[in-house]
Amino acid sequence: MHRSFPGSLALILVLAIVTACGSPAPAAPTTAPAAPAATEAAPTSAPAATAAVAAAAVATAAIVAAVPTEGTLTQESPLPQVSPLGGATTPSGSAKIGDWSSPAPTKLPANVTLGFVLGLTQDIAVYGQSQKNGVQLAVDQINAGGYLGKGKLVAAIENSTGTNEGAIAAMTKAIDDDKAVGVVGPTLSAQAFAADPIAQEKGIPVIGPSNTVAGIVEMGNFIFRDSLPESSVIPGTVKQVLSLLGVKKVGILWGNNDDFSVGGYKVFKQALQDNNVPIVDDETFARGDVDFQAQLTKIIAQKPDAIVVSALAKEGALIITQARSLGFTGPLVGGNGFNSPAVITQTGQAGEGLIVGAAWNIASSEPLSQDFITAYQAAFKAAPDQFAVQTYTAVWLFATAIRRADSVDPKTLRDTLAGIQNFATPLGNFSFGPDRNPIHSPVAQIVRGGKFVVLTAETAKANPVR
Ligand code: 1QQ
Repeated sequence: MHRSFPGSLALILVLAIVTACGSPAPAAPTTAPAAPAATEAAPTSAPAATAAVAAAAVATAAIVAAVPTEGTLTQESPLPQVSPLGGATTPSGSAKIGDWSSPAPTKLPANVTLGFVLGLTQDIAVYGQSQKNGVQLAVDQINAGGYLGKGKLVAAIENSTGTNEGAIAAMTKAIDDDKAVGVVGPTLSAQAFAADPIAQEKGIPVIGPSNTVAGIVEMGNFIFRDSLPESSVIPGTVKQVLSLLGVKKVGILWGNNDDFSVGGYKVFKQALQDNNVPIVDDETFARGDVDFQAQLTKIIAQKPDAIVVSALAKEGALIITQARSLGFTGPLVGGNGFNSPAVITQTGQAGEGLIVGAAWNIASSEPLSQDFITAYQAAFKAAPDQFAVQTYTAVWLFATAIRRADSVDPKTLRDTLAGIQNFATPLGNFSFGPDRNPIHSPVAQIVRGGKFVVLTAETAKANPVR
């Protein structure tokens, strides 16, 4: 899971990432300071074979090191920057994402269909609707800018609902009926485990935009993800919680019948054990439960300093509210399921102080993140979340593979996707590792004033709940 890393390289990475994700940027994205142009990153070499190890280490180092030192460090990329940017004018007037320097494709069909398997209804709609917005924005920009030459990108968006059966049906429809040359989705890891084997079997490349459990890319060589696995995010978040909030013992509440909640629990447990933190009580629930008071009462009786919750948004929001009603005032720490602003609106004051590791925070100083936020807000009159940015990025990754390959042959696209390295995205400098997992930096967040802000010594201090 978390592998050790040579000291000097780790130091470089830490320095790079302190700046990348540590700045206490302002809440309103429109006022965020201008960041250096993405094209300025100086190329240095990093052998591909070390990429997977580097990914894990970068991820953990990033969060561990994320107590910012203001303005003293310059951002450097540990990996070469080989994708020149710029040139395109999109509907936002400013989006510069994309490998515009590669020749415009000439051999594509008039319509190029990508399939999307998204949970647009039921309990996971809080994620799926946001993902759908990300798709629409990316497709609009790609077509308006002529990124695929005369080819028009068509989004075949299929609703998986919240079930595995729904994901299987949606994946089958996207591939067999819509004739998708690639698929983005499904929303849940559980759904990916159910539906991705269909795509693998048929030789259609898939990018999971929100699958964070171990074992996703291991399903086959056509399966990619651009969502950081929890094993790259949680260990660093835990370290930061321990050091910034003085947490010495914790209780855990986790969902035992959803792959994400189970997977997140395992990673949390391992991270706590690695830091010699006693788990004073370990309780479970099932997806769909609404009353968690029995488990929470038992956990609170053991006087934990913090409660770790591995849950999807719907149950997670109820758990937060009920934990506070039962009088728990310590930190609540969750995984990717909490990365929806819906959790904040649903929990209100009870959600203040919630800590969540993420792949992206709205205060990111990445130039393309600022472009993305501006365009998203213009299009949807709302702030984007991590799920929107990851899905938007997945569409651009596919479109870039299509442009570079000048082909819609799924096997050629798979091979071209696998070669994407150092691609500037709103998530930061993005590469696929040799195992088709994403390589970029995570960030630990805390809810303050109804928003996810970067967790720092300062934001950790002001805990209105305590
Ligand atoms: C997974 C997740 C979920 C929280 C995505 C919505 O991370 O299922 O892997």
